[in-house]
Amino acid sequence: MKQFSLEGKVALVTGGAHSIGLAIGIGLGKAGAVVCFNTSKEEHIESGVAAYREAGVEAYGFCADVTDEKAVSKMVAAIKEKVGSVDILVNNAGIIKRVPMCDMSVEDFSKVIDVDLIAPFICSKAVIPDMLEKGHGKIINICSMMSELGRETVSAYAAAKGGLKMLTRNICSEFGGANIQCNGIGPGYIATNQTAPLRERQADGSRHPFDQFIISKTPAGRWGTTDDLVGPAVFLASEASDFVNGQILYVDGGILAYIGKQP
Ligand code: GCO
Repeated sequence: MKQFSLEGKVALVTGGAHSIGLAIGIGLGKAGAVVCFNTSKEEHIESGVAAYREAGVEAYGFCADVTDEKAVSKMVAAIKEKVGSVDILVNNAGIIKRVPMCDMSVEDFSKVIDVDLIAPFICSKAVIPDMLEKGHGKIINICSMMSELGRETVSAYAAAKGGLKMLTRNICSEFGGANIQCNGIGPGYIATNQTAPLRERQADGSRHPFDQFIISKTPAGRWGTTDDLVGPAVFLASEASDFVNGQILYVDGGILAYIGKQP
């Protein structure tokens, strides 16, 4: 199944030193890509390289604030110098602030928009010129359930992830003719540090109410794991998806299709 091979391709995963980004980066490496990961913290490079190596992937770490266009351009140039220009960009870096909207400062709202929406714009803008020159490219935006649904306390995150869905469609529209495919992955509820507060055991040892709610809303009856995202990411990074563009692939255990179990 050569069409799923990433041999000869350079991948950049933003926020790729841990959690979902790390799992996807390892998967792209195991499919043959040369993996570069970005982290906003210099001290995460060493631990990131070690985590990839432990999984059998030799990855290259680059520190840059993905909301800073100059820093991103410098990182993309350094990658090109070291291993070649980026063929596959995974816009994974993201933050969430769970605050009731009227208690949220404009500064905090803007910070979430900067990291979760403007940074994917900046990073995509930085890699597209080389993709145009080479005549191919893959951009994968890590969207969210919140690209489709809202919920209390995540107004900034939902606004950003909804925007990221439309940025995905727009990159498809603007560059599909140049053989650049831009798609999204919409993780469902995945057991990561980011969702840990939603799964914390209660004082009496019972499951967190939100944990029970998600289990009742997910046909799979479980939270996803970061490994559940790897196959979809390899598919969207590979030639197997060359005629797939502007789509958001929800990896959610069926939650978006399901009204939920009667309590
Ligand atoms: C939340 C969660 C979700 C998930 C994920 C779902 O607070 O509802 O953090 O946003 O993280 O984005 O796709």
